Amino acid sequence: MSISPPYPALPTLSPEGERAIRTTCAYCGVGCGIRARVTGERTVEIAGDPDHPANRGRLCSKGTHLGETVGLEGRLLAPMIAGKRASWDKALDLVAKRFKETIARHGPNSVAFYVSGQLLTEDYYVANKLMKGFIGTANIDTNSRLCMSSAVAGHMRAFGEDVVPATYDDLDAADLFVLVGSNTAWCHPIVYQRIRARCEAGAKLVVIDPRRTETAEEADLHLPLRPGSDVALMNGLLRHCREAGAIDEAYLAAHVAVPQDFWNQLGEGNDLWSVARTCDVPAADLRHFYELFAATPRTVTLFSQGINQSTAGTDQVNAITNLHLATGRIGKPGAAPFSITGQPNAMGGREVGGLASTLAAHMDFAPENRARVQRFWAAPTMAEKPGLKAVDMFRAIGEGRIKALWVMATNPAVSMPDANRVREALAACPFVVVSDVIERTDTGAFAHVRLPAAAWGEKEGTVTGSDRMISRQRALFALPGEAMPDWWIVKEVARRMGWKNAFAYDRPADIWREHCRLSNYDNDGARRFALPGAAQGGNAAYDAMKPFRWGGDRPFADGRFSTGDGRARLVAVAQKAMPEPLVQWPLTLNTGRYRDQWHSMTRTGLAPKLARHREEPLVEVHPDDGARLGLTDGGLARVETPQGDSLYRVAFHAGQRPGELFVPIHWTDRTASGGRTGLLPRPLVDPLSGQPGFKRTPASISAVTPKWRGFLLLAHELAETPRCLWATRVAVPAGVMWEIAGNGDLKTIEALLPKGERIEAQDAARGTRRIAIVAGGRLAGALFVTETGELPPRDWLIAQLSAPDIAPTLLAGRAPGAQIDRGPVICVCFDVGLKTIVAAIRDQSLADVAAIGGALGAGTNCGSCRPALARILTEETSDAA
Ligand SMILES: Nc1nc2c(c(=O)[nH]1)N[C@H]1C(S)=C(S)[C@@H](COP(=O)(O)OP(=O)(O)OC[C@H]3O[C@@H](n4cnc5c(=O)[nH]c(N)nc54)[C@H](O)[C@@H]3O)O[C@H]1N2
Ligand SMILES: Nc1nc2c(c(=O)[nH]1)N[C@H]1C(S)=C(S)[C@@H](COP(=O)(O)OP(=O)(O)OC[C@H]3O[C@@H](n4cnc5c(=O)[nH]c(N)nc54)[C@H](O)[C@@H]3O)O[C@H]1N2
Ligand code: SF4
Ligand SMILES: [Mo]
Repeated sequence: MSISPPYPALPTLSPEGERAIRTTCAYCGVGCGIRARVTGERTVEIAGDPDHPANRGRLCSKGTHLGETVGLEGRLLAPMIAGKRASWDKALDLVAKRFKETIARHGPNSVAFYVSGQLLTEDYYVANKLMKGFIGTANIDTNSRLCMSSAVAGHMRAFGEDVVPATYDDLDAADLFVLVGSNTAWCHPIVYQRIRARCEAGAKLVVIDPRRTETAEEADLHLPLRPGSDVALMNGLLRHCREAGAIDEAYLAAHVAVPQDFWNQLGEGNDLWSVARTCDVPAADLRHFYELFAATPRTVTLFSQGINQSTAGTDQVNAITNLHLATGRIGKPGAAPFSITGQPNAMGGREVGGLASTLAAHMDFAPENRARVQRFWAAPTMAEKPGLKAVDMFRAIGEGRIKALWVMATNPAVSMPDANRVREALAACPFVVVSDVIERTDTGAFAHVRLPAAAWGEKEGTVTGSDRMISRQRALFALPGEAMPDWWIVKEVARRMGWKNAFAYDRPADIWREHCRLSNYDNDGARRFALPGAAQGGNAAYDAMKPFRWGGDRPFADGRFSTGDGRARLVAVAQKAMPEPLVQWPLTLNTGRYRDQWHSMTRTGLAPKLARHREEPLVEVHPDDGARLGLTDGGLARVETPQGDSLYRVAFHAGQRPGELFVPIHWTDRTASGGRTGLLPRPLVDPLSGQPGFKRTPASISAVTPKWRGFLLLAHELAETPRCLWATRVAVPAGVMWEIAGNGDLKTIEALLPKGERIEAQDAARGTRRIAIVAGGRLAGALFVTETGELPPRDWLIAQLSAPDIAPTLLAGRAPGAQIDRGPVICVCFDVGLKTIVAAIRDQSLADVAAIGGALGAGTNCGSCRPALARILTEETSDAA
């Protein structure tokens, strides 16, 4: 066990009477430590925890702005049955009764839980125990199936156990970083900052991603490979390493089982030229990468969704582990393959066995494991075999084989592939329970019972970050309304189903201790996952728990792996043939994330500052494709696949490969009429892991030209998304803005304006209408639309929502006097826009990112915008030259 440097408990009460609490960020798997100063009933100041080993005081834009998302707006605060408020007793009794009845009538396999890497370990443990040990089926799967199940399957094949062999400390010791299918600068910003720091000391960075992301822009080398060609790229590299004498024969001989014929097979078709053709990258760049890799023993290869979310995801993971095993680059400082996890507790879910394909505490369904876990739990009806994986689970629901479903902390109506079919399945399911923190979610709309869960900042428990570091999440506030923690909700249902003693937990610490005991139970060291005895102490020890890493700093340092013979495995993997483009669906649709939004935006969507980076869902298109297909930069377009279609705002981007589109995953029915990315991907999965191939769907695109476009600014939230062709919600200070466009008449939109004094202007020639509503001496709403005219920049009008006086120029949409348009916001921490930055670069001859920071503050807090600043600098300096 490795404990961080001295880690003093913070005083719970500062001299000012404010409480300071150490906790962990709500968002990604980096698992950054936070020092929260609670300043009021629901207000908190957030700062990075300098003592937390994951981030050492730094936070990215999302973590920094957590304080803006802890309000109670939009929260579900009471149990609901059939849309009506109910008591906890009634709701819990009903859930227990319906699950029991369904099991009695149709057997345990007729019910399912669909849970989440956003549950805490304690929540997860209780849900898994109830399903697998007491209900008696393994039909519990998690959104982690969509996220990193290929990494799990790849680890099992290579190492015999799902152990991440790297830690963040390896980043500080590496000489070469290979980022494969990972937009680290946006999705794991603090890991990225550690990588950059090391690069500044001379390490090299290679990014392998079809798109030129901000991560790729800062790399020493970017290989914009053809999507889905990663196995070829890695196999070619392994062959090169062999030819260059970079294979560690001694390591292989001592610690790795190599299948017969492995090297012969690898020789076939994996020469540099063939690989360059398959991957569609310049052979010279490929050679450069291969030579750099072969020559640099201290290499960390980080990978995430570009690798995992593929129908060949597990093979792709093993193509990477093969390289590290064959070159002996594992179990040594600065040398490891590193699967970086997405959700805050993706790793904790793996540890409790929250996937349908695992049992508990790194044990599978082998008879001895089943018997052991059954003994430990004193379980009446153990699941006999793996359960249904997410995609199969929703298919079974659609086909009526599963008749009762409980969804916790995930939004499958948005995030599953082929989400239209998932919605049909949810609608057809006789009994659906949804536990969520938010009142209106796309999945909640299908629920018979909705249960109000405690949110981040209200819950107590543990999470595990990407490098096996376990940290406490701590409550900052009292539970609001009737919200209750997920562990409590599940155990209350379990008790009502008749298992009182097995679920007699009073607090998360009770569950934690049981989880620790199970990890050590009957474990002679065969399972590396064993939580240290020290962590099992009493409640006080749990409250004071410091971050610690299970499995030690370097789990495979001794060259012994968790397989029967102690040897790791090279796994022969071959590149799948590249499909020819289809006539009707000639493009390839890629999907992923934006820097400042988190998944279906139920939390980040509340923060105006986070909305500014990308206000609308864009479809990124190569400019040549755009021109060829008749699209307009900034116009609208419909993206279609065999599964469904949705509208997006077009953004031409030269960093997109021709023939490929990229769309974000964040928008939902609650926030937009378009941008519904979940409707588009195929439900095809990796045969081993069951993870969907979200990144590569045949698609087409066509321009959509609305008659009018505009925006609707309101001081209040709307109950429904405005009914018009295009409507996207943007959080703004003191209100909400909807970007809109349509063909129909404006009556339904106008009806959304509040009551009050109406100021209006019209320009029939351009089809322009501008309406402002003043109520109580303030701007309460505004509607600006035009057919052929211009629309003003939104900033000034937005500011009028909170202005004490009504400006005489409201309908001009700008302040009396000079117009201020600072352009899209680049730095959310200091609220600095693109135009401000460009002007400062020109006027003050700023030469680097640090100089911009000195002049404007931009990039000096969380650092998430530093890649963007670097790009603007390059563009400006090349323009000037
Ligand atoms: N800002 C933000 N951060 C997040 C999240 C969020 O919602 N917002 N979510 C968290 C979660 S749960 C996750 S799982 C992670 C995901 O983190 P990432 O994996 O970094 O994010 P993605 O944008 O899904 O995809 C990564 C990249 O894979 C590339 N890619 C697509 N196809 C291929 C391919 O065939 N080969 C290769 N080599 N690359 C390919 C895409 O172009 C994309 O740039 O982020 C976590 N962090
Ligand atoms: N096309 C495409 N689809 C994808 C992906 C992709 O790259 N492309 N990525 C996939 C990946 S990697 C992931 S991880 C998923 C994410 O997809 P989801 O898991 O569906 O996304 P979230 O919006 O995070 O959903 C979490 C829900 O839990 C609620 N919640 C938050 N905290 C709590 C809590 O403490 N308790 C309870 N009960 N509820 C809580 C939130 O309000 C929210 O409704 O999307 C997947 N889908
Ligand atoms: S990198 Fe950002 S989102 Fe991820 S844990 Fe750290 S602060 Fe939170
Ligand atoms: Mo994820």
